[in-house]
Amino acid sequence: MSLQWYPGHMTKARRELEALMPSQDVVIEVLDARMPAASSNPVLTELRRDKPAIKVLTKSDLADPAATKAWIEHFEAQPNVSAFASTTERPQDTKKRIAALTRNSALHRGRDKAVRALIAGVPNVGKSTLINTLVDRQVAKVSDKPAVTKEQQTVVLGNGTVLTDTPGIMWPKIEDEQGAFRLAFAGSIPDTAIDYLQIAAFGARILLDRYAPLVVARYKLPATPPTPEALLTEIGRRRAGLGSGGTVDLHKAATILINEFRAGTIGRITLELPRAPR
Ligand SMILES: Nc1nc2c(ncn2[C@@H]2O[C@H](COP(=O)(O)OP(=O)(O)OP(=O)(O)O)[C@@H](O)[C@H]2O)c(=O)[nH]1
Ligand SMILES: [Mg+2]
Repeated sequence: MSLQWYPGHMTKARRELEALMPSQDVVIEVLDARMPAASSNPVLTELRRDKPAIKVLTKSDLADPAATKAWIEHFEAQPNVSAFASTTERPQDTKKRIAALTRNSALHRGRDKAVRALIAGVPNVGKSTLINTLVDRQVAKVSDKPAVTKEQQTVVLGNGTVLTDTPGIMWPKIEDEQGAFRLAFAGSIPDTAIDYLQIAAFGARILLDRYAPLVVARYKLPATPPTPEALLTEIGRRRAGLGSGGTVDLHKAATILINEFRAGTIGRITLELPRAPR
């Protein structure tokens, strides 16, 4: 399976990102801490080349802390990359880290030059939220739906840093099926782009394999269900009620699982780990 979800404004957004890139000292790449690889955009990697990058793993309050630590180590081992985990629960920490890291990235231009940084990433990872945190004001629109920002927006921070928020962009064809499902389960591509029940079953498989105790506790199950379908049926029985004809409403069960994962209600969950070094 390959997936296509490439709304019209993204073609323009990509072109504008490409035009902006040469004037920038550093790229702040926003990644979702629950899926740092799936939310890494190959288009951005290509446009950035060897410019310094700060990878910000957002929503770390929702992610598995041990996995986040492994991801930070993974990214920090890459040349010209620094990485840290952020959460809206601790905005001051985010501001301090960004201030220190952006300053370091532009030292070659002299101490008194204003740093120019752009914020980029796939949809819904928290780019606009980050810019609002950094300027301490609601300058950019934030939403739990993907593809909300459609235009670049530049702000100047108190220390002179010039920051540009950019629309979330995808790439024309997502070949990696697992990655596409992770993006859909976590909400970076719309639910309507992939079959809804399939997204829920995909997420349920990861939860059963790696976070079974959290699932058992959340849905008060007597034992770990053997399959994703069995988990959805159990959730349906307990929470969704019966649909027409007395069958379990699996669609409703899927909605419950997807929404509760996204909200962090099931627990702190990461959908993928860095590959072990060979
Ligand atoms: N729990 C949690 N939610 C967050 C965090 N940061 C952002 N969010 C939520 O993530 C969702 C997306 O945030 P946005 O800032 O609009 O994301 P974006 O990357 O600008 O999205 P596009 O403009 O659509 O590309 C919103 O519901 C935010 O409230 C965080 O640290 N923790
Ligand atoms: Mg945005």
